[in-house]
Amino acid sequence: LYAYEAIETGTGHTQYAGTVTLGTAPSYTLTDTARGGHKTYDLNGGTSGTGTLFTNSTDTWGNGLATNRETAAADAHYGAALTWDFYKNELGRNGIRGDGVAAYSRVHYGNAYVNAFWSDSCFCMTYGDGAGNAKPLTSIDVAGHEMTHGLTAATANLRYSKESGGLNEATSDILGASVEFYAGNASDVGDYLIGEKIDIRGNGTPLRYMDKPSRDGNSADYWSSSLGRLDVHYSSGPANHFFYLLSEGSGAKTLNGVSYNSPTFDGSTVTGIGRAAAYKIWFKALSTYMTSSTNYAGARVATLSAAADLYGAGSPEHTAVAAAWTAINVK
Ligand code: ASN
Ligand code: ZN
Ligand code: CA
Repeated sequence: LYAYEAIETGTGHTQYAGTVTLGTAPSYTLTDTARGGHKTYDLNGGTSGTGTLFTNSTDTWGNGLATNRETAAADAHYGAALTWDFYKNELGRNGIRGDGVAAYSRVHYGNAYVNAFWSDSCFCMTYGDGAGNAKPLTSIDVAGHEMTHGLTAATANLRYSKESGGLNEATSDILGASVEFYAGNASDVGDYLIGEKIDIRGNGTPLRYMDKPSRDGNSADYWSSSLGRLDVHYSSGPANHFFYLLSEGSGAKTLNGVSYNSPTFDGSTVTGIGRAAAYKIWFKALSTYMTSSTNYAGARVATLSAAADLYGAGSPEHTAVAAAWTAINVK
């Protein structure tokens, strides 16, 4: 009489996010029918192809420990679902391309691989298991970061070098952190740190800081004419800093137990407009006004146009966008 796809959910015992609900139809695979059919695969140390779809005789996945190979899969599947929901509910976007079709995830890539990545050629994201102190790279913010590389490729397509590359990286950090806040997960609470759950450096510090990016020892806090010579993961710093200032404002603040202190280039005071307005402005700029060659000066223009569209020219949001760019030396 009619065709339908069952929406079936199981229980994941993740490493970073506690016990979560996962899309697991048909009985039982890691296939999220409610979110474009997103699937999660086991590369089992391989570095190409899709590997094997996670399949189970029960609908319980992982045990919270990295020694169980379903655990990383549960984290990755959950991170993809959260990012899907964030795009849909907060940005009004039906999947990466806006067509309702999911990407897919691959875990257990290679041997002792300490990275994660998006690939446009497979339309998929991939996670290593980490090595030494570095844990599997399947935290919520990293999942949101990698999936957002797909979103950027499908919209502005910011070229991955020089200033546009820094903006590409910052877009992934901005929306990755926003997904982590959106999740409201009690085990992996929202913050303006990237990769704080992974211990990627082995000394307990996060990979990146958005309130003052130079806290990582490499990233720039402010725009300068030499910014484009930095690696894109460091030239992202001023745009991450812009997003923090726009959301939270300058100065000292403690949120969810994490302390921040965000400086400004010119000593000005910036008043934040909240994360939701800030990410809506960023996404509207990304999807409407930015192009593959947009640089920092162009990003200022793009976000001002987006803020005027969303909130009106001369609105507090529009004015705060200008103040936050000026505060990172983009005038
Ligand atoms: N994890 C890195 C990133 O998403 C991988 C890369 O350098 N492309 O930026
Ligand atoms: Zn990236
Ligand atoms: Ca984080």
